[in-house]
Parts: sequence; C-alpha cells; structure tokens
Amino acid sequence: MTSKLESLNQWVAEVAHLTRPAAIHWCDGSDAEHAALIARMEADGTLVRLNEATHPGSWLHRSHPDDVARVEHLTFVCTTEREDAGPNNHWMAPDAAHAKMDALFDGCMQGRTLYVIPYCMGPIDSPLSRCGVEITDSPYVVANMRIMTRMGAPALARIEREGTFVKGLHSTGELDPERRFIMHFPEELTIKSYGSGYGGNALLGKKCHALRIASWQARQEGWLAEHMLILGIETPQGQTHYIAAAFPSACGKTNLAMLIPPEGYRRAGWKVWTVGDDICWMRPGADGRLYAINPEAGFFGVAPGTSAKSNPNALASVQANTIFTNVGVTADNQPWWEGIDNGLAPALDWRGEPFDPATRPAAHPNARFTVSARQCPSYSPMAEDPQGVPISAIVFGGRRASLVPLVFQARDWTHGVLVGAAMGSETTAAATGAVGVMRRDPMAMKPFCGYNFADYFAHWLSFDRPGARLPAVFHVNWFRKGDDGKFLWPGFGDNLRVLEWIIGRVQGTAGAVETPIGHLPAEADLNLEGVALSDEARAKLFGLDHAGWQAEFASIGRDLEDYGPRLPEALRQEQQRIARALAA
Ligand code: GTP
Ligand code: SPV
Ligand code: MN
Repeated sequence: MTSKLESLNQWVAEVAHLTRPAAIHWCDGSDAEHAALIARMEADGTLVRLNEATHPGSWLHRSHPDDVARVEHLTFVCTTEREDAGPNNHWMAPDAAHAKMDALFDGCMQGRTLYVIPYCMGPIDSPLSRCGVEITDSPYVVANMRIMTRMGAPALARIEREGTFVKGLHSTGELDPERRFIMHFPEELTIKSYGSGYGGNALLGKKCHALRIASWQARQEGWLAEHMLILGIETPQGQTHYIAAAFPSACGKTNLAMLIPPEGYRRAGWKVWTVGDDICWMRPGADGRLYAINPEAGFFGVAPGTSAKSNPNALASVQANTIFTNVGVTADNQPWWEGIDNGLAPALDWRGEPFDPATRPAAHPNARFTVSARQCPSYSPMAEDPQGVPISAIVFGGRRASLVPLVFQARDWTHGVLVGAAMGSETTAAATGAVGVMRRDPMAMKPFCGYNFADYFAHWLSFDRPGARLPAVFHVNWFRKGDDGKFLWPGFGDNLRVLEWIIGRVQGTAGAVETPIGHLPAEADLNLEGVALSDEARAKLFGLDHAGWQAEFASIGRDLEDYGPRLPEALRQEQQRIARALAA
C-alpha cells in the first residue's frame, strides 16, 4: 500500500532506505490487522495472555527492565536557536541531532517490519485536531497507538486531505540506555525516537506530538497544548461545568478525571464526567471562552494504587480489552499491583519472576494500563464533540508535603499564570531518576514544553485580551502531610468538595478570605460534612504560613530569573507585588 500523498510516500521510502526493514506495513486500524498483530506478539512472547474469564481480550507486556519510564535526561528539543528551546529543555543543534539519530537508525530495522501508523489527535472531524504519522518497528507501539489515538484509514484520509502531518520516526533499537534519545525538531514538525519501547518515549502521538510539538504549533497559531485532565461536573441543577487541571506526572490527573462523588453528593445528584486524563488542547471560541478537546482516545494510566475504592471507574475500564505493562500476575493470571486491594495475591512480579516482597514490588511503580476511553463508565458524552467543551476553571496542583494549602484562587489571569509558573512538585516514578525531590514544574509542563518557558509564559499571558472570557484559575494540593508523615486530606472522591467550592467561586456564590497568595476558603466555605479532620489538618489545609510563603516567594523569584531577559515583565512584577505583600 501507499498513500495518495506523495510527500508521505516519499518520507516512508526514505526511512525504509535508511532503516532497511524486511517488510513495510501500512496500518489501517482494522480488527483483522489488530488480531494478526496480537497473534504475532503472543507467539514471540511480547504479549502474555491474561485470564480470559476475568479479563477478556487483555494482555500483559513486560518491558525491558532498563526501559520502564520516560527519560527526561535523554529528551531534546532541537531548534536552530538554542534560546528558542530555553533553559527548560536539553538542546542540540538540528544538524548534529539528525546526524546522531540517522546513524542510530541506519539499518536498525533489518529483519523487522516497518509499520506506518497514520493517526489523528482529537476527534477525527474536529477543527481542533491535528494529525501525524508514526513509523515504528514495534508492534507493541502499534497496538497501543490503536487505543490511544484515532489510528488507521480515517486518519490517513484526513492527512491526504490536509497535506500536512507531524512526522515521527521510532525504533526500539537495542533497548540500550546508552543508545537512547528522544529528539524533537519543532521547526520541521518532526520527532525521532530511538532505543526505548516505553510509553511517552515511544507512543509518539502522546507527549512528543500532543505536547512538545503541539505546544510549539499552539504558540504560533494562538492556542494551548497542556498536560491537563478535562472533566465535567454536573450539578444537581443539571448544569455541567468543565474544568481543566494540570498536575505533574503521577500526581492525580487520572484519579480526578474519573472521580466518583462521595455518597452524600451522589444522592443529591452530582455527577462527574471524564473528558480526558492527560492532555488538553484548548483555544478561544467565538464567544471568548476557551474550548477544549482531549486529543487522545484512550488512557495510559498508572496502575499501582488503582482500586475499587480509589478509582472504581478506572478499575471498571480495565476489565477487558486492556494492555497492562509491567504489572504482576496472580497464580491464575490476573493482573495485580500494589494497592489493587482485591483480596488476591501476586505470584509473579513485573519481571516475570516469583514474587518476593524482599526483592521488588509486584508491579513496577510506573506500571500502566492502556485502554480505550470508551470503556470508562464516566466517559463524557461531550468528549467526542468536535467543538470541544467550554472551560470554566483551570486548576494547577502539585505534590507538596508542606506549606501549600488545600486550595486557593488566583486574583486574575496574570496572577493565575504566575501560580502556574511557580508550581512545584515532588518527583515521581513516571520518569527515571530520584523520586520525592521537590522541583519547579511550571504548569506541569517542565518535561513537555517544546519551547522556551519564558516565551510560553508570555503566550499564556497573551490570552488576556479584549473580548476574552477566561477561566478562573486555582491551585490545589491533595498531598499535604502532617507531622506523622500521613496525608492530611482524604483526597480522591472527597476532592469534589474542593471542586464544588471552585464552581461556587466561578458563579460568585462561594466565600473566600483574601490573602497575599490569593483567595483561600475559610473552613466554613467548603462542604466538609462527614469528613473527619484533626486540628492539625484544619490549620494546615486552610491556614497560611506567612514565613514559609515569604521564603517560597523568594525562591520563586530566584527561579524565574533563570529565564533571563525573555521572562515577561508582567510576571516578574506580579511575583514582586506578592513578595511585598507578604513582607508587609
Ligand atoms: P500521568 O499519567 O503520569 O501524567 O499521571 P496522573 O496525573 O494521571 O497520575 P494518577 O492520577 O495516575 O496519579 C497516581 C498517584 O496519585 C497515585 O499514587 C495515587 O494514589 C495518587 N493520588 C491521586 N489522587 C490522590 C488524592 O486525592 N490524594 C492522594 N493522597 N493521592 C492521590
Ligand atoms: C507521564 O509521564 O506524564 C505520562 C506517562 O502520562 S507517559 O506517556 O510515559 O509520558
Ligand atoms: Mn502525563
């Protein structure tokens, strides 16, 4: 097969000439194609069939033990000018990067099949969607892309119509961490990824395209590509409010997007609808509001900690037709992970060895499930709407054991942009490296912004213009800990209490106390009925530690200076204004 688009045929031919595959397969996304791929992977051990009675159509993939998460230190943005990538990215000159990657790709697909995957990020008929083509030698990547994107014939038809697409070239190579690079060429709308088969390193539609390349395009075209979940909250009055929330990797986006209201709220008629759990593309509509789509079609969610109690919607979603990566299995081949809390026990760990708690956990901490969003019981009927959903509030949040209260609201858009730019969070297992180290992660985009953060902040500020009806901006922290090291807030379903306050603020019905860092709810402004909170919890969740925030703002000021003269003056002034207010 070939395409009607000559530029696509030509690129595939060039790549085949370089990588020398044994065969070329153009993916049409059909069931027959999928079945053949699965059979092939089952035969060579890439996929292990799970218990057909309990988990029909579901598979386990064990990745190489050195290939279990994104590799931020090996991820580059290759712009002509180094400054355009900014201090937030690793940079390499495009020519040098192409030469380095092409040397790795030279002959790397010998004996393998080259798969051409045309895909669409976003509903196939949405003007907000964008298309790409991933070339890969990994059938596991094909199977995951089929779940995570709109892949195959309809996407190819749209690409042929539009004539443009993001080019992504991927090979698992030898899975040698020394020969592993994830390179982005935003000026050429091109991605080259070599040496990893895992998640965000290999499923190029996800972080590489939908965030790093898309953020670059979004800046040029006047929209936003963000590491955000999107959810709808239906009130007992029957109104649905949409919220987009940016939390860093493994900090609760999937959980919040699939929230099940506490009992009292359910009885009163509250419902939460999932639009997306990881990525949000939004742009101003004719009425000045921001309209958002989820560019993905599936969830690549963190498995550990997912239980009938913490996230029943996720657990229900993964009962069938799911690919599990790096989880453990029970004696009768059911998937198992720490915190699944289902009364079963693991027999084999994620490396396929007999489970021994002294050796390693059953599931890798970054073990994931890949599943179609349509299997989620709370999947929003508006999720596939080509126009997107109007966003009423943007929520930033991080994993902060100390200092940061449960929730506060920014005074205005400029303050909101500062709140996002100043976000901090403790690192997690979603990327290789130390876990639990506090770092700045502006808008949860530190690993994903495809250009200079200073320009990104300026782009965010530019949305505040005549005619705009921008969302209100908030900051939350579900992860505040007490002196005993335990979480002070129950979290999960109870987070709806905070979302209710957020909606109340947007509608002008909920109260708040004004402080230098923003509007904080008084305890009485939140519905805490049935929530047991200690005095320590109340003080820390709703109080303001003045001295602590003074130190935090000094640190924010220093960190912003890292961006040098490109940092928007409005942001610097906002930081200084708050620092002064805290000192007064
Ligand atoms: P990526 O897919 O990596 O971008 O991450 P995500 O933000 O979707 O992460 P996810 O929702 O899977 O977060 C997983 C981790 O956050 C698990 O350790 C959860 O237990 C924890 N978590 C989520 N919500 C809460 C909460 O409200 N309170 C507490 N204490 N932990 C939470
Ligand atoms: C993340 O790390 O933020 C993820 C998983 O959502 S990955 O697709 O690997 O980027
Ligand atoms: Mn993510």
